[in-house]
Amino acid sequence: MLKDDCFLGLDLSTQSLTTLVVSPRSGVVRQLSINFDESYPRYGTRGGVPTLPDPLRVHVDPMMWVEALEDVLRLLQEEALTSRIAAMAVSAQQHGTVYLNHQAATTLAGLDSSNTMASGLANIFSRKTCPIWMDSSTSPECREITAVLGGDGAVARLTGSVATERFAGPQIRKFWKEDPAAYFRTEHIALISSFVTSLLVGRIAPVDAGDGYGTNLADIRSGDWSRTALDAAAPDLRQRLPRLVIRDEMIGRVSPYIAERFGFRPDAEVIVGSGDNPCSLVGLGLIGNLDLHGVSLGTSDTCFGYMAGVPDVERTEGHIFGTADGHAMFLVCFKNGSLARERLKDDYGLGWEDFSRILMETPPGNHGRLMLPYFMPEITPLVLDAGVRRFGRLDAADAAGNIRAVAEAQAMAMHLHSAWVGKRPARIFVTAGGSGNRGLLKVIADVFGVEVQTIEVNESAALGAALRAAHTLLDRDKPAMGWKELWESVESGARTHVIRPSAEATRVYRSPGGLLDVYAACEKFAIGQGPDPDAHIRAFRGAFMEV
Ligand code: XUL
Repeated sequence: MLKDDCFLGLDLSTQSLTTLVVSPRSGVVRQLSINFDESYPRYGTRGGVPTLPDPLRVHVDPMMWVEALEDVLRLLQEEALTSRIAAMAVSAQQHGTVYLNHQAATTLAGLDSSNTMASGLANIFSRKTCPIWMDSSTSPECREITAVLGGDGAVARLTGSVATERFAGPQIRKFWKEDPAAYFRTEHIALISSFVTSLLVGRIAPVDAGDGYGTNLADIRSGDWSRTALDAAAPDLRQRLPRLVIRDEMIGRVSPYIAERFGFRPDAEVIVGSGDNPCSLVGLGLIGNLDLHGVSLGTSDTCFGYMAGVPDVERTEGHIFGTADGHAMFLVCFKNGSLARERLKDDYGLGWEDFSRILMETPPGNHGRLMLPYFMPEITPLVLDAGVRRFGRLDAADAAGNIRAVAEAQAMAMHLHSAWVGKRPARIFVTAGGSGNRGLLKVIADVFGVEVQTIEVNESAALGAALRAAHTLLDRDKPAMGWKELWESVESGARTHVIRPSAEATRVYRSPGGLLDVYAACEKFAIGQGPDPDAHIRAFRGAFMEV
């Protein structure tokens, strides 16, 4: 490794492509982002996804991602950064599948560096669009897979999650059922992280367990694709899937095309790609740490944490994915994250400052007024029939009441649906767009009753990808650096913020009969599993709110 060497993390999220160049000597060297809506209006996206009539079906044209990759690499080249990259890794929104035809492998290997990537790759797809993580259209396929594999508990035990609408297994099954000819014309099915990595190495790239376990197709105990899960999804699937690797590895050098066209060194190494959440786990410094949990307030809200191994508990909630070091992490995901917050902010004509101020000024418990913010179909709990539900006479015209209600609902949903993990965190690290909002952090701190901390680099998925690249290369070249040392070399801790919970607020949420219990009753009612929560709300007001 040379003194000037840097590592590149690329994060293809729902709304943008972000690159982060880091050096263990000088920290973050450069951060660059391309927003899809602004840069590629011809794809007609809003928030990175096309506005389509069916709220359950969310597909994206992969050519938009190809164009973004090309543009971001050119920007890095213009700043003379590509030639300094010793190794790189991709992070991407999880679960989305990309369908490639028989020409894909040879086309990827033989791209002509005088042409754009987009023109060279126009004919490699066997399906024009890719279902992404926001797609909830595969409930029938989930039921079919569950029936074959022996029920929710059995599927979760085998694959790490119950059959889940946005995951590759049900999505591939749906594709096979709807268009078998196109399915059989598909030679390779990539996850988005392995697809973007394939573009860098010029051949079909493997997938890691961070992303690969989020498919309902792998056996999380053996670390390989599961024959029974594959058979339950679609015929002849194994031959169409990439190799699954269970801990970070170098998968090869950049392709001659990438080196020539964007000025990378021909010996620049590419590390297996992963999902944005497994990358955020690294970017937040949580690898190896069982006491800290992460919360990402991006397009999706997620909460996650490191686990020493695959837990042996019977459960049907949440997900288990692999980690960079070959261990496991838990994750709970909510679709109505930043888009729900943004929608309310815009509806009331407010700015983010107002949003934060309202949360700092309004009382925890919101006078017993609650919201289930299902602007879109929700993932956790599964709600396919979108629509905001308000309780306790929350008036839709009351800006402050609704802002408080959305923030409390999101934090309480995280608390409620991560209970199965067993261990509560001693501290929470928060990342992504929403982490700049002090009011939101305060609500999370109060609901969980622990300190909440932000880190300097809030693009933790891109940072995690860059650190994974650095960790793998340094491990080869020596001196190797441990995960903690590496993370600390980039995260000085200089600009972190710590938000403390207030004991009184935490009492309002966490006491028996407190708002968390009321919220759980509202959720149960909304999904048809419990009575009207009105009596709960009245009891809560009597016990916790001044009249
Ligand atoms: C996680 C999930 C989302 C996506 C988008 O399971 O679906 O967090 O990774 O970022």
